[in-house]
Amino acid sequence: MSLFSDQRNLSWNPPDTSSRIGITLETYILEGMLGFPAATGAFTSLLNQIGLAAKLVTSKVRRAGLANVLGYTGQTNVQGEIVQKLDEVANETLLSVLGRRGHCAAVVSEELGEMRILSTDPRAKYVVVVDPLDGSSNIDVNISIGTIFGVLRKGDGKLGADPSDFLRPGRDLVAAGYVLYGSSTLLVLTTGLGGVHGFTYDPTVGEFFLSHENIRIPERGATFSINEGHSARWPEAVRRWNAWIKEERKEEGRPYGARYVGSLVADAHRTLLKGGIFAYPADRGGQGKLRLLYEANPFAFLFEAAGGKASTGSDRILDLVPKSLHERVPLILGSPRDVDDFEQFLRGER
Ligand code: AHM
Ligand code: MG
Repeated sequence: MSLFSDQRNLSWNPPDTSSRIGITLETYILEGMLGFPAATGAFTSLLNQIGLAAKLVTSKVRRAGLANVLGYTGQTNVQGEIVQKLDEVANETLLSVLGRRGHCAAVVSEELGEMRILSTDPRAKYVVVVDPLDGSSNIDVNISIGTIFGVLRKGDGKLGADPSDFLRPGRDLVAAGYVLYGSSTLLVLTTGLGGVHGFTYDPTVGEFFLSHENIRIPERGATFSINEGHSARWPEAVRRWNAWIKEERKEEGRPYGARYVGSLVADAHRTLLKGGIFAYPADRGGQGKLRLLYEANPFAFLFEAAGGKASTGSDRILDLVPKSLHERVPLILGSPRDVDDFEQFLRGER
């Protein structure tokens, strides 16, 4: 049983389900329906600011082809990757909105080499990790992209944040979520204790409305999601798992179907709703590609809160203690039985 299922049973009462029409993200947060045990004004305000940033970014993404924000800035980011204009626009939007109400002390972003201080007010109790626009290779070709975020509580008794506020295991997150800019814009959010909930953006009203209440991942799925173009770089055990999942064994539900968008938010979202497995294994001298703080940890927190698992293949993602702000890890997300299978291959048991 996961950490969250224990706690949820003890401390969270399901929301009143008598009427679900017209419940906005703001209402859901303000009425405490996310199940945060001590929902403070600061916390709800911070989550609402994230919702506002998501609206602003979605309006930029939706008009990207018209507003001269496609293409490259000519810069490279701290990861050595080419920065797209829309990456930069999303990053600036998030920093500016999170800086407004003084609840967010600092941000670590994929687009910034260093932590950015937003407030030194002692009342700024939280810090935020964010990948402002994930799936960069899909921006220019009109394929789904997303924003990933996580919220941590800042250490008490000091003015301003420092990197130690971020170098904590993912199980310390107090909220995590993502925004998927897909056929519609969807914001999925969890505080861990109260389950995982999705809100679809209605652009005609300008609000996110509750559309996916209490998402639970199936115990096992029927698709796998991995970049098979990298198979020559994988550990041998991953290659054996990959061959196994494609074997023709109808009675065991194999072969699984292959689905890979190349945007983590899109691939993880499909996996969360339909079950199955997403894997970005170690393929660079033991490292993966995805970043622990703002890609792996938020999704690990979401998947566990929805009854799924998140692993490096050998260790629980949420237990990893980060050594640096932009550290990369292998990331395996999915239905509990599917992640178990993967781990068994990695341990050499199959
Ligand atoms: P990005 O943060 O630069 O966009 O890179 C992260 C993306 C993820 O969205 C996706 O899962 C992965 O990179 C795809 O990588 P690859 O092209 O190697 O399959
Ligand atoms: Mg990214």
